[in-house]
Amino acid sequence: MTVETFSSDFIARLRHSRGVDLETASQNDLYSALAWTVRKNLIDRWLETKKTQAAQKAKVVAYLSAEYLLGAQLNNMLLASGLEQTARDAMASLGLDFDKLASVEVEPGLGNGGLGRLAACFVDSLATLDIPAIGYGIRYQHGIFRQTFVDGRQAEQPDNWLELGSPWELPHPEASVTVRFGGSVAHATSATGEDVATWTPSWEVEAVPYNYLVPGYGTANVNSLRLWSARATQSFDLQIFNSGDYEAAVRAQTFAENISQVLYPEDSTPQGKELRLQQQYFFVAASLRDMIEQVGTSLDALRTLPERVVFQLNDTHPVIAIPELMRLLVDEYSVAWDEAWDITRSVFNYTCHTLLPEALEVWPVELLGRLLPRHMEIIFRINDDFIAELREQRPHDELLVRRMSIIQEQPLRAVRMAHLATIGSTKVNGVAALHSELLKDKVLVDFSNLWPGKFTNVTNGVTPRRFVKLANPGLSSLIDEAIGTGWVKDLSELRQLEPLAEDAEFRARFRDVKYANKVRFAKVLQERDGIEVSPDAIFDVMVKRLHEYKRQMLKLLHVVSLYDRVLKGDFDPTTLTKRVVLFGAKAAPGYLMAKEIIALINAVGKTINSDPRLDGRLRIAFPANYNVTLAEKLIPAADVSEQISLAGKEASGTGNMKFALNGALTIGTLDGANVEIRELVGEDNFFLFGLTEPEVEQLQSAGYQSAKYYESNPALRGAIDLIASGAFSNGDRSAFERVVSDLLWHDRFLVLADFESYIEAQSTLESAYADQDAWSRAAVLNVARSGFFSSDRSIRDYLDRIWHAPAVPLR
Ligand code: AZC
Repeated sequence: MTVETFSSDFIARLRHSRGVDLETASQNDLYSALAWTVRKNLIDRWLETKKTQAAQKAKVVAYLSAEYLLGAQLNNMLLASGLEQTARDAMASLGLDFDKLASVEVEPGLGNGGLGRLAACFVDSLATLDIPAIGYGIRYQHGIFRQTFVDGRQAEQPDNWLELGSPWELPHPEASVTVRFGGSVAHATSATGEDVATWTPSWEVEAVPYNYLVPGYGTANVNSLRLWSARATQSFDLQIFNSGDYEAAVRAQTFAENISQVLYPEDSTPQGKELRLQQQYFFVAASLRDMIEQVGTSLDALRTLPERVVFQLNDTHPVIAIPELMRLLVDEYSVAWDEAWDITRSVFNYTCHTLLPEALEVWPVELLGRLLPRHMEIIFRINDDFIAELREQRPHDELLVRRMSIIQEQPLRAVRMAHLATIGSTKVNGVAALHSELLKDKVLVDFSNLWPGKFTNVTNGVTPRRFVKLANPGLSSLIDEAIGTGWVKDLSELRQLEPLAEDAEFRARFRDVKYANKVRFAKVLQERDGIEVSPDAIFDVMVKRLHEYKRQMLKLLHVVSLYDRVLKGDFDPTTLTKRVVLFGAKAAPGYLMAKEIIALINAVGKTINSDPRLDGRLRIAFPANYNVTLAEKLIPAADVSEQISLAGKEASGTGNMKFALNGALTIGTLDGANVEIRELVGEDNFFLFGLTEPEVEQLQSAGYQSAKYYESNPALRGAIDLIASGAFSNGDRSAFERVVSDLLWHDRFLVLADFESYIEAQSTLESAYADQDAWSRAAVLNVARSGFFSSDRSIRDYLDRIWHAPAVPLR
């Protein structure tokens, strides 16, 4: 496509789809027309992909995920279509500023954090590897809330990403699927003596599919992401309308459409939980129906399901798919129970993303039974069969039965979704080597004893397209020049950079790229948030959801203790290494402690940033509303990556991988994928600190008392006392009382126990930073040795260990 054809397409779009011309177009008109012009160039490939995959009856990977944290689309679509320069030139030829137009896009924030971003990386890699795959999820009207700070405290604003429409989606209301809820179940016995269940639901909604293109990189393949939006069914409305009760009709509509209104925030309050279960069933029921219709609903076709599709359950959110498939097979297509169970168990696999017991979903039997009565029965039967089998294999162990049952009895009768997932899946995987071990040996130990072959590991990865190629153009060109461009599709090629770590000139150029990225980010921060940072400082970055186990508090105590020592005249502030500590973190709206910590970070920032004694050598920058768009600018600019969770708590982490790939050095614990990062980049190029997972266990079972650390470590005591003194709250000693007392009396994540070791690692890090050339060497080695963390590699591991779905390249 030439610049001229691009321009004329663009103008045509503007006129024919937006009804405006260049003179009258708004920024949104221009952006939409630009997006459409780009999209047009991918549509033929997309249609061709669908045709080829269908013709070959290829096995499809169906990724079921309640979240996709996609990030901006335009840049990625341009990369995939190879049109970036053309689009830029075309806009310039029309007197338009491409970057300004691109910035109109509001990213679809349809995820909370790591899990949702992982799903987005995975669909990218699946497309790039030519795997027939479809991502299924929910088209939330409002994605993750927009975070603002009011007096330093988090305030949540609705995310209106669809306010101006989205040019990337293709809705197909005519292909809607009806999803039913509630009601009751009747049973009869068939002529052959089989139980026949008839579910009479009490209400229903339409699931309207919206398709999104997922283009592969360096291939013609374009896969789909299908997100479902809820719409009230017409018949439902009409009845009420006809009875003359318009208000009730509107209420009914609102009720139904609420299902896809908002992304459920993690760790929230119980209210709204019912809505969350509705969401889960809603998208899963629509997706299964969609997939099964593609395979065919005759008995013969259904029997081929295991060869035609594999469903990956992204955490427990979609696990209701297991009883739903059983219901479809048994109740709707009259497959015998045992055969249906064999089919079901062979098409599902489950990925667990957590180690926190409180994060494992359970649904009260009362709620699930009310919302999905037939599913509740099916779950009971699956459980009965499972327990019978268990009693045969492990006689006289009723405690084991109670531990493994899908139904928990105390404190409330509830369905353990992780158990249902494990029982109903072929494979269960964790997301980093350590995590998978702990999953096997702790969280699901009874199951791994029973079925050792069921458990496997697939270490997470991130897409090199978005997080290196697009986010870090400076580094990308440097790499291209050094080793060619193959790395974007085969990230293991980064290894070839290793010898260049010994090349002083390369190191200098690498340093220049980092510096330029810091300048670029400083500018973004200035424009976006009015925050000023100096690119000459260390950019010490901790960005991730705010969670106590991730230990933003530990980072903050480090800062406060430095400040405290300056105040006490312990050292001359002019000898401080110039440092900007960058935080980015959203707290779940109902997670009060997390919100307190945010307020404290901002309060400390306010005080130290304006204290002339520090002479600007130590600053905190906490831009609000950290999201994928900001990450793409921030990660390439980072010097230090903070991965400081308590060992045994972070399943994997994926930010840690993005930073290493962009040449930041990690300071971290032996947790999640940090373990593998350190092994690969080399212990000399990683700042390790903290207790190991077994040490954590030991300390906790010996009766951990954080106050002892407070008493025995003056630097720590100084920092905590300074917070308690009201130094960051205008003398108000009560302001951060909860945070302080939690640290002293309920330090669940051993912040105080790891403090000393962390401070030591920080001072090692500062000395290392002082030798810029040696630092650059380590940074280059981080990049060269992190190729393993490509999501392409993760997907290959899923294919080898779990999915066994061959690639279907387009001609
Ligand atoms: C996260 C894990 O906390 C993180 O360690 C991991 O890297 C990521 O999944 C991807 O596997 N879990 C979540 O984000 N969980 C939810 C519910 O959002």
